[in-house]
Amino acid sequence: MSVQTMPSGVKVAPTPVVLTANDLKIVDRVAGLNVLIAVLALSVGALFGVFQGLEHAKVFDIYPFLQPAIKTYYQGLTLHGALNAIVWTTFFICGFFTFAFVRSFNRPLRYPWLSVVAFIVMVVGLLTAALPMLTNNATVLYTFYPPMLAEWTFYLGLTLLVVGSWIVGYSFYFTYYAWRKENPERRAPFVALSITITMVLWQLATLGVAGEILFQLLPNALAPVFGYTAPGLDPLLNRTLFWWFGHPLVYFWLLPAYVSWYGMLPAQTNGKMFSEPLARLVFWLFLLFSTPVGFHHQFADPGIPEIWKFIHMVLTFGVGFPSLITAFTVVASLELGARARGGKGYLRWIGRLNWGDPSYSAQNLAMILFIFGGIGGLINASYNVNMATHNTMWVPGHFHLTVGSAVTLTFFGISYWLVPKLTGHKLFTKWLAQAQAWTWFFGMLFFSNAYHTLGLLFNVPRRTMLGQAPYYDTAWTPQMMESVLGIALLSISATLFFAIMLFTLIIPRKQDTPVEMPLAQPLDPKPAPKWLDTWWPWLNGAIALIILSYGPMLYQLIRDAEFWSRGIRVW
Ligand code: HAS
Ligand code: CU
Repeated sequence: MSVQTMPSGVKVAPTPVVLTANDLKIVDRVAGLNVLIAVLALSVGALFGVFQGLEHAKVFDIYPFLQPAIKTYYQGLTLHGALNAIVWTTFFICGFFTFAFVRSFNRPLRYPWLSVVAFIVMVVGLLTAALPMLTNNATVLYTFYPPMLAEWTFYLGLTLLVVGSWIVGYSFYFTYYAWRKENPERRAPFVALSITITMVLWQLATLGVAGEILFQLLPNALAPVFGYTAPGLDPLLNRTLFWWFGHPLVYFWLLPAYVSWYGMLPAQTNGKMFSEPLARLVFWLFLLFSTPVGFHHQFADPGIPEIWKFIHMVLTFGVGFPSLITAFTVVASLELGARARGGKGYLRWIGRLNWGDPSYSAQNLAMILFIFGGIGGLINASYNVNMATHNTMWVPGHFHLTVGSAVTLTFFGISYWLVPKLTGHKLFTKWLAQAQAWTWFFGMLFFSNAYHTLGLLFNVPRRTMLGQAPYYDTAWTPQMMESVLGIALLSISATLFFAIMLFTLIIPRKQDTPVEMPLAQPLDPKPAPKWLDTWWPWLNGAIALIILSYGPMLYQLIRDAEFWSRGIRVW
């Protein structure tokens, strides 16, 4: 608490800002509603995943039976991508963050109504974008590449969803600022700081897609509504703006998992944060390097000079670095815990981790899958090797290990303490939750192994209704069957998750001991150095790197833009 000097010269401490039960009530309500929407979105999104996988393997094509509700495979694929990758993640993150941010600062939100407004704007955005997707008027997949053009409400809805998530961030920034003024000398607590960094990263990232939607997609989509001539689209410019956003988007998904792995998970296995300063450094490095790497999604795009692809490749290896630090420091934090629990030996300690707790085991299993997902990412990022993997089934193999496992399985693990905490009910039930985590782990292992192999060995294309492809090859059958095994396990797992969530919500079983948010303590209680608690070098560095890595290319793309393309409906 800072000391204030009164006009009389007498120094008095200001009244401490206390976090009351009433403050927490609003926070928990907002967090709970966000998580509820996230889980509902995932339940529909995951179902479409099953449909797609079975179609690919020629096991069962459900699409004729879904008529007229769902018109095409591609409509299903759009729903799968948008509901899982955008809605499940964004809502879960906003809920989890709101909950954890306030607890970490132990201070009420500066303007709680901002968080309420944010949630409302996000829900309105979701509904506005969902309608055209459900009516087959926005079958543009989750990347909505022009010149495909959806109905305007799709873009409006997306805009509102993103603006809502910005407001979540603003609510945090005001609170952060207020806390800083009250505590000028203290280091911001790790969880609150890392959450704020993630939201700032998101703010910078979304500027790209905001430019694409506001200046290109919406004006073109609105033309028929208002009867003016559509200004036309430049696909390459738009893809570039999209991937400015698209890569940091994956860190917006991943970093909440890192918040938990660093700041919470060690406490769930009697461990400590091996190095709190290093954990901060990792988040600052993500702020710095997440955005200036987008061309690694455009290695195959003509019109972007090789030198820029090369620069983004080098920077991509830069952004792999904080994850490598994470691999070592998080494992060290967990090892401390395992040894405190009596673990011995070089590797035998692993058995002493808190595997009996589903919230813990889900997250540890997520980490293990991320080793493979991360390696695949670095392979994708290697410019020349990308030519072998790009647009093949390898890519869905990669992202089911990252967003589908590292992130989603971690969020399942978090839900196993967060939902009991929010409802006050005991988790339904521990062993089912264990089964859920393990079936997801093995399901994703088989599924992604199969898809990686299909892509690499046979160049099987992604985003294609393979069951109908004239080039379908029986040589794919072993991997397709492996993927079906994965899908079967994933279906069981997803069903278990929704059942556990539902029954935890509706059955008021009393908790043995009240659930609290796990909070890992640093091994070394010495405060982190000031430069790891200071925004300006990192934030300015991030902005400078974005300008340097995108400025010249965007200038050229805008200067030479030819808006020759009309928006088209290919579905
Ligand atoms: Fe990626 C494509 C490169 C990470 C998601 N990625 C995608 C797409 C998605 C996605 C959705 O360079 C498809 C986009 C589309 O629709 O077209 N990705 C990378 C790189 C990383 C990476 C370099 N990706 C992610 C994460 C994602 C994600 C995270 C979601 C959350 N990705 C690419 C590239 C493409 C791409 C190209 C374009 C492909 C193409 O051609 O289209 C890196 O961030 C990865 C670094 C990670 C590591 C792993 C560290 C491991 C840790 C775990 C430690 C745990 C241990 C276990 C040791 C180096 C931290 C302990 C166990 C005990 C028992 C204690
Ligand atoms: Cu990327």
